[in-house]
Amino acid sequence: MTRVFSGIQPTGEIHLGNYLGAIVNYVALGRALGPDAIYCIVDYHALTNPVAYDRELLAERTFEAALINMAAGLDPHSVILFAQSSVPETTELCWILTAQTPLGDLQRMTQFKDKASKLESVPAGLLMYPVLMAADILLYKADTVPVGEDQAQHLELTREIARRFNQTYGETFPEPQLYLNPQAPRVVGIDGKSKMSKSQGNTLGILEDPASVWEKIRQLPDDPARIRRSDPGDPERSVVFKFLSYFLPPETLTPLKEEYRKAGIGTLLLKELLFQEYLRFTEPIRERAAWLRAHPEEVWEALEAGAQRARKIARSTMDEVRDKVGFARLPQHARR
Ligand code: AQP
Repeated sequence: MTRVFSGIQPTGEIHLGNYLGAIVNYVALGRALGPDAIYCIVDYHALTNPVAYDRELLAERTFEAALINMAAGLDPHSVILFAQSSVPETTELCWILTAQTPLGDLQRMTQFKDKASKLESVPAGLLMYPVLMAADILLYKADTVPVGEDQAQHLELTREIARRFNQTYGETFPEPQLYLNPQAPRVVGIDGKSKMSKSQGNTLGILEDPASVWEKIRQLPDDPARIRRSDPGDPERSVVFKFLSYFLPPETLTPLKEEYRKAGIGTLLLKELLFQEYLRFTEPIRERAAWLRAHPEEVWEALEAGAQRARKIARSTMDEVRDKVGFARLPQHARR
């Protein structure tokens, strides 16, 4: 592993799925790799989501996404943290990769099919989402991509896109590897069914107001077979236990599961425990977020410095790509 890249969409409140599936790894890999850990708030991607995109909120959400990553432990003086739209080379590479990508490959993407099926009018950008993601990753020649499992298919396509480019134009891009958090590759939403996702409205926000968190935890579905308090439950079918497993070690969790199987413990008690653990877990992030909110310049300056550092790498890759693709060589100043 020499360089990692990942992105997070500014489409709403950053949630437990984003945190466990991606941000935990951003922080760990950032500590190991410093400036070779590159993280991006993918605001170009946010435009492809006609439901969540809101012009009035985009800049604020970009700020919030950067803030929470910093509050979670990313050190922007060490890693590179920036907003995607501050590196326009991304869209240039995206176009070049688009020219080579078969339409059928994009149409068979599960996320595209799922999201498109819910829309009356499907923006072409939604179809292009994985090519833009490939451009993001390849622009920095990243070999490792920490993401949740929902992005595995897109990453596989990125690998194909890199392979095709290398075959056509000569070895240029590494084929990046997926890097999952094995403890939480796919965090389920509070509905207990679909993936926790900003656009599904089924999230537990990392910085969400505690009263609202409690309201959501209180209503979490129990094992559907457990109707009365006296019914034994199956912890494997309980969303409450699923969430508890993220916060409690097995030696604490196992006796609770045994009690649940014997109807020895009520669901409300488990939910109260989950609420306490959630607050304990998020408390240090909340504290650092409050400090950053009082010092917004720290976040804006981090994004600005990150953009400059990212752009330097991006320009160098694009010089190479432009040459390989065969564009006319113009004096440097005319190109930029
Ligand atoms: N539920 C999840 N479990 C594990 N990882 C997850 N990720 C997202 N949800 C989960 C990972 O978080 C990173 C950022 O993803 P995102 O910005 O696409 O998050 P989202 O909540 O899924 O956002 P949206 O706006 O609602 O997008 P869609 O509708 O595309 O899901 C990624 O690494 C992702 O894998």
